[in-house]
Amino acid sequence: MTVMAATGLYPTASLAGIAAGGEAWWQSAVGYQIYPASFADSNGDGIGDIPGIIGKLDYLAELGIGFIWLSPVYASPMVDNGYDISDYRAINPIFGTMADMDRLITQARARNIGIVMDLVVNHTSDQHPWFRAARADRQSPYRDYYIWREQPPAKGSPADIEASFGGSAWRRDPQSGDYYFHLFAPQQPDLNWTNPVLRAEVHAMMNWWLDKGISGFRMDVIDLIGKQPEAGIVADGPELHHYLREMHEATLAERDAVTVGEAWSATPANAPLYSAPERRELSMVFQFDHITQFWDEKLGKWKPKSIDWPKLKATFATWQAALHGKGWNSLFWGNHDLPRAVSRYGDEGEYRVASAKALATALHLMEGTPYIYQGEEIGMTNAGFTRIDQYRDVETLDFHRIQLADGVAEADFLAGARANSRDNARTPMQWSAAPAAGFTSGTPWIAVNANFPHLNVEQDRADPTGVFQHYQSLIALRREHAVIRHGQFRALLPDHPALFAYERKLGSECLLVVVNMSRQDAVIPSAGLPTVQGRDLLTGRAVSTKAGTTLEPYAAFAVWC
Ligand code: TEU
Ligand code: CA
Repeated sequence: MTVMAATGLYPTASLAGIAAGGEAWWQSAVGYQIYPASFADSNGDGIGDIPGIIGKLDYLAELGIGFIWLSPVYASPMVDNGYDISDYRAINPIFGTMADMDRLITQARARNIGIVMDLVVNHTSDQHPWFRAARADRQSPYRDYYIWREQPPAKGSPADIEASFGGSAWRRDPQSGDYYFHLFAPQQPDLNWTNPVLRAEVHAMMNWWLDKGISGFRMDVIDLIGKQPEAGIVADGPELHHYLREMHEATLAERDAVTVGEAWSATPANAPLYSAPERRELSMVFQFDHITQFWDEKLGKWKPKSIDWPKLKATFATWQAALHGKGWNSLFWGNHDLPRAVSRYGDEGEYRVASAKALATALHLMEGTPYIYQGEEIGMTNAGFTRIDQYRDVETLDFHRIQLADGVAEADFLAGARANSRDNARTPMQWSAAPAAGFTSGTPWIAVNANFPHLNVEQDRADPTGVFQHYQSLIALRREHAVIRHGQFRALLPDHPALFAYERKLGSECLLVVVNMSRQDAVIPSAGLPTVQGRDLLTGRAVSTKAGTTLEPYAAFAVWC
């Protein structure tokens, strides 16, 4: 691993430096997402917590990550597991105390790991004092922190918008009789970003956290803050980039923080607007084209399509080209809202380990900042739930109710949930074969995956060809080679149904990556790949791309070309 600059935690890189070809610390670092409730429980109440995370910092340091994206640990009634915040400057007691949080920041920093907080400012909890004041009194200055209308919108009118968790986005507030706007659960009222006082409050809160020593923010649904509900505009509103520039100026300008914008609406055309360094908005976008392209047109994630590799590869290629030299992308297969990578894109059975490694190789050697979602580094799989009472997720439970009322058969809904419910990623981290997978000494808040006795950290790490060591190698390789961080990407064999192949070039360096994404042998075709013989950078074994060479199921390698 590269030795960090003596002056600070990370090699510092000014924006001008980046533009001039210098590098920001988050371009060579790999992120690791922690979903706190499901990571490690220190006190036996069945819920993961901050002391639990602190206890696993050495594990994360060994993996080699540069920063933790910490899903919300703020005070919250937990309707949406913390994405409904009732106090931005307090820690939810189920996760620990502010002193624990400060210790986490310091102890992570001592291991060269930054803490990136989840910034959820599209909405608050309905229990936030701002919303309580807003609904209690029409004259309150907080009233205008939220979005109101006196009547529900007429059906089919522009403001007649559907919430992401189903139903109308307008909810009647019994206290004032008016309707407030919520793009997620009714307990998550949307903030009114047109109000400059509200924006200044958010900036002050961000500075408060940054002054504590955190390394940046992952910004929840940030593409929604420029919404204009009356005009029917939800994502990518006209003022969005103005708000982001203003936020940058007010909070980030003199700091070396990373900012990651979750943007489901981002396109290859508009992504540079968020992330081009000279625009002074965000460090990178976190977009979902490779995910949503395999959702049903009507039933969305609840009726997933099977993966079409040529299409998926084309999407990656488009994004690689769109941001090269113009902005910066995030690379990920999964997060706390998505199914497990091996279950969705690989093989949960015989080839679980091989496919976990193949997926990691294909992803981590592209341009962008890779993210590992907790458990991915040991190849954890989907939850395997078969009954609705096993689920905890508000989105899953809401849609279960809505779709059954719409006439969808329960078995069909459960099949969709089994493939794509957010709870697939939220079962407890599997540390060992001990009861409850070593996650807790008590009863976990959501069931542990039944496969924990043979799929856990202890077991994987005992295997020198396990998934964890493969991720370690990929992370180290990224730090070592500028061609991985900045090389020009070229897709190879774009129409091949199984081989995911590409080339990266920087100056005289050329890296070739070839991955077999199928359960069958694949044969290298007679044209389309440079012919090289060499050693796989990850395993050291001899590899060849001579036409006719057979690649085993989920074989993957990276070789100099
Ligand atoms: O997710 C945004 C979002 O749009 C998701 O809810 C998405 O629609 C859904 O997960 C697809 O299945 C962010 C957070 O990542 C998510 O956990 C929160 O529930 C949501 O915002 C609201 O804060
Ligand atoms: Ca706990």
